[in-house]
Amino acid sequence: MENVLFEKRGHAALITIARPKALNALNSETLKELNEALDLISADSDIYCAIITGAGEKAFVAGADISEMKDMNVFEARNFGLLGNKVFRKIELLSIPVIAAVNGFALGGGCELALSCDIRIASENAKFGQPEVGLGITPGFGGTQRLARTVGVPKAKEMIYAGSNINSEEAYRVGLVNRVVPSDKLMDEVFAVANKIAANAPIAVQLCKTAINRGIQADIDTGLNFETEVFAECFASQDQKDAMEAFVEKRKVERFNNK
Ligand code: DAK
Repeated sequence: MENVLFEKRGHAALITIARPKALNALNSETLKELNEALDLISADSDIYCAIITGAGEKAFVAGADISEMKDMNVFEARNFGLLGNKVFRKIELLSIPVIAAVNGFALGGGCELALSCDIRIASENAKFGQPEVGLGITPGFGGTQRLARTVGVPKAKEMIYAGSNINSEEAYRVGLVNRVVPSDKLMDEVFAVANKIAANAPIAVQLCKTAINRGIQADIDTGLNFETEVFAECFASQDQKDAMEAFVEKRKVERFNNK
């Protein structure tokens, strides 16, 4: 892969979008490589948490690649939108939690990439925005849908209609990011969260992700029924037996085995 780096550290996978010449902007090639990296994660049952970040200190992802989009016709634009939406939906539906480590500009497709992750941790210099209307287009990788679901309809409408950026402090205030940390501490903090997640029972964590994601789109009774199902499913796992046995014996379970 040319524009996407993939590495494993313990039970965490790190995906880095690395196109420094364009502030990590997403062209079709990069989206395809990101898709490949996600497939590597899906195929590896030893990965319990993933992190997505951008290379360098200036940008997470400065958007979809404007140079590539510039001359697209309607047909090509639709295909580009379909590709981005397919990849970002794959992130959302990945069985394991995904953390966005937002280390600078997260604009347009960059903000949308962060929104498709479960948790967003931002550095102090991060900037978020959906500037598409200033380029004569609408957000095309989920921004009109996920931003409103995350920060609420009025704030999302203001950000999208005005195309103005918000800094990390405001992003925290409106609930777009989980926390803001000093830039030089970002990856340490993100790995600390990833390792904390990875230290819990993987099957239970993954079922929590599915239950939250499904429930949030459904009415409360459907959501609660689904929760009951996943709760029951945990009792088919060895990890549940080991952890509860350890608790009643007043010891800590040594480690979970994802079984
Ligand atoms: N695409 C391509 N190249 C980009 C880029 C981008 N999004 N962002 C930055 N670059 C390139 C710059 O052109 C420059 O390249 P060179 O001139 O050095 O060759 C290099 O990165 C460094 O950028 P700057 O020189 O501009 O750096 P500054 O510090 O001065 O400014 C900036 C940083 C982030 C404020 C500025 O680069 C900027 O405004 N970038 C564009 C941000 C933006 O508008 N992003 C949203 C893109 S639109 C859809 C599908 C997808 C989408 C919509 C619809 N459908 C199919 C329906 C998504 C749209 C978007 O994401």
